[in-house]
Parts: sequence; C-alpha cells; structure tokens
Amino acid sequence: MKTMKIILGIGALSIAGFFMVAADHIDAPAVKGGTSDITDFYAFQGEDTSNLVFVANVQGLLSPSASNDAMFDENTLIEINIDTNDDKIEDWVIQAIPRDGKMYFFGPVKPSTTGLNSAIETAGTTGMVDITPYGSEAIIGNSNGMKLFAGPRDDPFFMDFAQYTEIIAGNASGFNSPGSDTFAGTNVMSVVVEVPKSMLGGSGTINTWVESKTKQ
Ligand SMILES: [Ca+2]
Ligand SMILES: [Ca+2]
Repeated sequence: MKTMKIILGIGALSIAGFFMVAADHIDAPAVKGGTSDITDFYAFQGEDTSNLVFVANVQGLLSPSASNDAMFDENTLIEINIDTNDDKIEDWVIQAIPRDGKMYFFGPVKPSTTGLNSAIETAGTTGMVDITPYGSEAIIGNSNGMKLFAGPRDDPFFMDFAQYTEIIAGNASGFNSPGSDTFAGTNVMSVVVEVPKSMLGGSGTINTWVESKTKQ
C-alpha cells in the first residue's frame, strides 16, 4: 500500500501562521498586501486514500460581512511546494492564481525556478474552478484526476487565544476542555486541491509548505 507521511513542519507552519494572523489583526487594515497573508496550511490523506489533500488558507479573521466582499488577489500566486527527497527544495509545485472569478491551477509540475522567486508554470497540468461565492455550496472542479476548490470558508483553525495568554503569563497550566475558539465565526479564503499520490511520485515521505507571492 502506498503511503506518504507528512512531516511535522506543517504543524510548525500552522503555528507560525497563527502568529502572523495575530500580528496582522493588530496591524490591519493598513498593512499592504493583506490579501496574500497565509493563515494556515494543511495536508492530509484524502477519503480516497490514494489521494493527498492540500489546503492553503489566506486572509484570516474575515467577518461574515467582510467575507461577502473578500476576493482573492489577482496579483498573488499561491504556491504549494512538495519536496520528495528531503533536501528541503521543492520537487513539485501546485500553483493557484485567480482571474475573473475563476481560480486557475498549474501542476503538480516540476518548477522551473525554486526558492524565493517563482514563475507561473503554464506548461504544467492545468485546471480551473469557479470561485465559490460566500454562503454558497462548494463548487468542486475536476481536472486530470484532481479536485479543486477556491472560496471563502469557515476558518477551521481552533485556538483559545485567551487561555493561551493565561498559560504564557503563568496563570494557567494548560488548555480547558472544551476551550473557547477565538476564531469562531470568522472566515478565511481557502484554496483546496486533492491530488492523486501517483502524480507526486506515489510513495515515500514528503515535506510540504505553502508560499504566497506577489507579482513583481
Ligand atoms: Ca527536493
Ligand atoms: Ca516555491
């Protein structure tokens, strides 16, 4: 049976993302480029166990009214990086970039450039899905065995920030069960892609991370 393990770096990314959200929340709305802010990144095996699912969320802490107006930035590329040989350099990328109400996907494709700069890999496997409007049932795109989604969703990240503050201050020894979700009722702009493992080498351990990049 094919298996792919996801390294703990994802968790670290989530936590780092959270702090970015917190900082942006304080600084917003003056912070330029808020539309490219990553909140969290998730990777897990699909219900179809021959697939992996990647979820990249941006634009955290959207209120319901703000969600109605929220849009993906057409000058921001969301790039999912996948390293299959543990050298911390991406061997595959999956790119998502919006145009005119649709999210276009490129990849999985071997990137022509790695590291800080990216080129849109238009020669790669491509797909497209209409961006789901706020409050609507998810529109799922199908392309080359992949499933695609883009649009506003309830933020799945659970964090009891008040209790966290108490723990850090030494006033509490741990979280409560149940805790209080600081992000309850807020939304994110979400990009989801489900990919057959066979398109990523099929087996072995991967490292994965997400970048959002603004057009230069
Ligand atoms: Ca690599
Ligand atoms: Ca990259």
